Amino acid sequence: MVATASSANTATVNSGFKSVIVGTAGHIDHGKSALVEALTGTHPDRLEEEKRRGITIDLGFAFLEESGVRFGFVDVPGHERFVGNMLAGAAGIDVVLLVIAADESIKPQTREHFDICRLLGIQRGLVALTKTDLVDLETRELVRLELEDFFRGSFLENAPIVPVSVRSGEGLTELKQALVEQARQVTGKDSRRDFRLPVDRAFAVKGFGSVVTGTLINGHVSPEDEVELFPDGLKLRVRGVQSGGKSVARAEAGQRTAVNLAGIDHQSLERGMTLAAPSRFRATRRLDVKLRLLPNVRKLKNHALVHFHAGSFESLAEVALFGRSELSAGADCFAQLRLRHSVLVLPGDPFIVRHSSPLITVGGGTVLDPLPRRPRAREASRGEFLLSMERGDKPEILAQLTQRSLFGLPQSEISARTGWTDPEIQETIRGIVNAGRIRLIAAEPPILFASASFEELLKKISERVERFHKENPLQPGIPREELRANLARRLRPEIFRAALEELAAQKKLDVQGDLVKRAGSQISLLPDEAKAKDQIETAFASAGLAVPSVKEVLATVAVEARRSEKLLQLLLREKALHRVTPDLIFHRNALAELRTKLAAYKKANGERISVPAFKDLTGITRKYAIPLLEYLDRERVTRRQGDERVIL
Ligand SMILES: Nc1nc2c(ncn2[C@@H]2O[C@H](COP(=O)(O)OP(=O)(O)OP(=O)(O)O)[C@@H](O)[C@H]2O)c(=O)[nH]1
Ligand SMILES: [Mg+2]
Repeated sequence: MVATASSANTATVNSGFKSVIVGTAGHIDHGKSALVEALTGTHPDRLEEEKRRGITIDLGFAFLEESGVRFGFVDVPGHERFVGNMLAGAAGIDVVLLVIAADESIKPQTREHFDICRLLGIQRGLVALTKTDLVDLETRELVRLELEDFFRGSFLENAPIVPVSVRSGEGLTELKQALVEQARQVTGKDSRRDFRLPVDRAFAVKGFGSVVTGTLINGHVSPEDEVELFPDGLKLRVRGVQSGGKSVARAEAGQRTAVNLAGIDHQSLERGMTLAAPSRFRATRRLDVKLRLLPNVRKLKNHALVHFHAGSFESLAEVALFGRSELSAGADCFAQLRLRHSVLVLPGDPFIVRHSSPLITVGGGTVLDPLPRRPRAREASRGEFLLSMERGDKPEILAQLTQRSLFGLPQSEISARTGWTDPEIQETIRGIVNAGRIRLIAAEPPILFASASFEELLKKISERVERFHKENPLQPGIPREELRANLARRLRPEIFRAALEELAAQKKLDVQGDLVKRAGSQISLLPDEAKAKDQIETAFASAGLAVPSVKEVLATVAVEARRSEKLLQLLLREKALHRVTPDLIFHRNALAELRTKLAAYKKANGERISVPAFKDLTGITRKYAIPLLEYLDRERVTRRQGDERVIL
């Protein structure tokens, strides 16, 4: 029944209960499954083969409500061949129930499972000293001493060691009590984080369709939610949610959870996949990690192949050690893991690595960067970045992430790189924007850009514009696109625009339409240039419509061809001259006069004018008349109709 118990932790409280995941661990046949059955009434072995052979092969589950705690039990196999399955269950447990048979004491998988718990960073647990009915008191005390020695210096150093027997029933009440004690101290998983459920089973239920189960490690999930299936990125709808064997309106972090999914066949679902909040994360095959080797294992060579386990996922992986050729037993270092298959992992996720022959656990660690760039030779900033990731210093992480994103970091990228929630992202951005370390560039989504890089960009742009003016004194400014092409090729247009706006606001540049120029810059002509420019203009102005060739005009002035050509461009840009065909240039006055004449003609003779009449009117030859008429058509002063023109 719903208890009145008040729990210290509200994050994992659901209708008065605190949800806690207990995972068994320990050597084969030491009594894990029997103990789960004695505690919960459910025998966790489900498979036919398990029942026949009397051993656990795959994960089993059971539930217990006790003193205000809702326990989800994950029972694992002890057999050395099935450590892979054990790992899929061990990820996500809050409290380990390490089972050691009093008649056998510590055996190989006792050690291996205990190592795994330590590598996964499991904080709490207790020890069940089982099968006490098989040993005398003296043996029991001897084993207890052995265990105390074994756990010294570990997270189980002060853990209760509870003698139990499922045969005599001894110790079961005490064990439950000890579990409740541990559960009360569990910090619990955070249901405010973005939803994440590593899938450990997938199957079909008649009438319902596909169902996946797992330990809900972050956030919460409800019917009708949209979720993303990793690594494929498929978006799916949640049809129903169960927790502890009952349909619920919402399952929360810390609960064993079954999710009924619409629109997918159960055969496309398998252990190792992850259901997560949509559009926040990205699957990866390359991750930067902190890797630690267990003591008493062979040293690990650079580029060694290992089995990588994270959550319920498993893949072969190549280990690239940072700056060293090998890692010795008991030591740790940064490394990059290159996986055979894609996975969704986030910074802070623990993982385990195993050797394949002999098949043993050799180490593990923590994911630091799930989406690293391809490593460059001697990239010093990466080590620094990983140190910040390890420390979990958010402002530092985001500042460095931005600095390392040479072309800007879209805000939408941050969750995939860090796993932070939106409020965490917003708060961190605010902090470092205020501290002046990054700029937030207006875009959709906004882009983070390092202030230092932005300053550098401003300087580069100013210098480039300055150089342009120097090299092109007769041009008013550099075309925008030419300026952009002169900067980094992959510079985002939004950042370029923001930089121009900033320089304009600082009154350093003027942006006029397509042209960027130094603020207040004027074209200053040398005396001989000014004179030549006048001469060119006069030459065209005085010619009326019977214009000379461009070449002829330019040949008459006293500056050399390169400059005279620029002066001509200047006159065209100022619209003193108009280019009608590549070879024909007219002065603006001559064209204005032509329009007046046409208007007068229309008034006197009607709207139609033939080519001969046009020649008469203007006094020019066919050579000029035809291009001019075509120009007038383009300008919509006239419209061609048969052989004639209509004056508009
Ligand atoms: N006498 C005695 N036998 C026990 C006790 N607990 C378990 N057993 C027996 O030990 C054998 C193994 O028990 P399990 O619970 O299957 O062991 P396990 O640790 O789950 O084994 P795996 O899952 O295969 O690793 C079974 O035959 C149990 O009946 C106990 O307290 N006393
Ligand atoms: Mg078992």
